[in-house]
Amino acid sequence: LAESSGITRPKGYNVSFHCNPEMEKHHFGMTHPMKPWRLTLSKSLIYSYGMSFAMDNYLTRAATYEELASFHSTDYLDFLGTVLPEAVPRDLENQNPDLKYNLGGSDCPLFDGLYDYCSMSAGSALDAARKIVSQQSDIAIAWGGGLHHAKKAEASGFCYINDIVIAILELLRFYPRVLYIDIDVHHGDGVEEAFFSTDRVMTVSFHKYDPNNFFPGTGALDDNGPKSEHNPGAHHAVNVPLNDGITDEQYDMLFNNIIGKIVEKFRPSAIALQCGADSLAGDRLGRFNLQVQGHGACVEFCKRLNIPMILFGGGGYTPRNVARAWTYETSIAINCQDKISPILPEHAPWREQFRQDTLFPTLEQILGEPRQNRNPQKRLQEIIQHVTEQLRFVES
Ligand code: V1P
Ligand code: CA
Ligand code: ZN
Repeated sequence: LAESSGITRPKGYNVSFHCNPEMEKHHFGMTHPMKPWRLTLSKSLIYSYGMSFAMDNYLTRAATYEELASFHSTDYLDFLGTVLPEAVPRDLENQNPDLKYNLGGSDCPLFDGLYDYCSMSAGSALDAARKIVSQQSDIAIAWGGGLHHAKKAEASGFCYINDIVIAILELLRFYPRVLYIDIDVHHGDGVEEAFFSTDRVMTVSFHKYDPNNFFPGTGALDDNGPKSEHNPGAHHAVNVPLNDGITDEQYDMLFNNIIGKIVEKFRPSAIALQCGADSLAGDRLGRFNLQVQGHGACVEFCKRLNIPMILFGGGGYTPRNVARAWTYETSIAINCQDKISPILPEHAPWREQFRQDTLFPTLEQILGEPRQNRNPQKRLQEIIQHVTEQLRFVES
């Protein structure tokens, strides 16, 4: 299969793939946008292309309580580990349940096997981090991770355990500086906050920003971390607030410019890239006009930097597009993006789910009418200007 598709192991570097198929069997509830099954769809497309032959594939174990406690408070973990799905008291209209740690509402429901689901996601991310630390992998992929909103003692926005923070803490045992980049359509608030007081992690999030109408409402251009004189982490949070309808061309221009400047100044020794696929056009929650090519171009740009890197998943609420993006991005990691067929493999499971048989549907195929672009070029230049000035405060 691999030979017939032209897929071979990349020369001179190793890519590893970390997943736990048990994670995919969990359900947030019928109407909830987060569908762990999208991981099954993504993986089946990746395997159908024969890409597993070009990577080291690991079935990961769940993270232990102690591993989760490297970031989360034990009070929170104890509650998460014992709370039962029927525990949230609700009134007759099913409104305003009394939420402890923000658990049990519509965003972060309590479901069967919740603790296992969370520890499996963190287990994959941590396994990926350990392969980077041991230098067995140059790129480690954990599509089941990327849950960037979770806080030390609070669930938020479909995220209960912050696997990214846990993985970065592992990277920091070995690497002096880690660059966190977040291309999910939402602000990576949990990761940003976790590293607010250190200059060893720089966080950068690109996101739709509308403080009143788009979750989580944080991540303004000038929110760059607490600016106290005594805080080494001041200026180490970069935010790129965007509006509806941004295109591949604009996004790549911004991404390359901003990440290029940050890498020059901050000189990261490792990169953690959250590849939330809700920034794609046609996402159920997202608002951008990005295509698989533009989303993947961010991964390609980072790969060319030749810095050890973890690729995390994240959001993504139209499973067929999530699977396309993470398949294309896996192909970039193993350097076979120019070899794979843009036509989905004939034998791919659930092929009918994809609607079109291409890995790269056009905006017209995805949306009919593309979403109006509300990102004037002048605003993008202002963003670049702000980040350039911010970087003057970062010591190199
Ligand atoms: O908008 C909100 C909250 C609920 N309101 C009181 C404000 N929540 C969003 C959460 C989005 C989380 C994104 C997670 C990620 O960044 C990382 C995995 O992608 C929300 C939305 C929305 N349209 O933004 N929750 C829901 N929709 C929702 C819809 C149906 C059922 C449950 C939740
Ligand atoms: Ca983001
Ligand atoms: Zn998101």
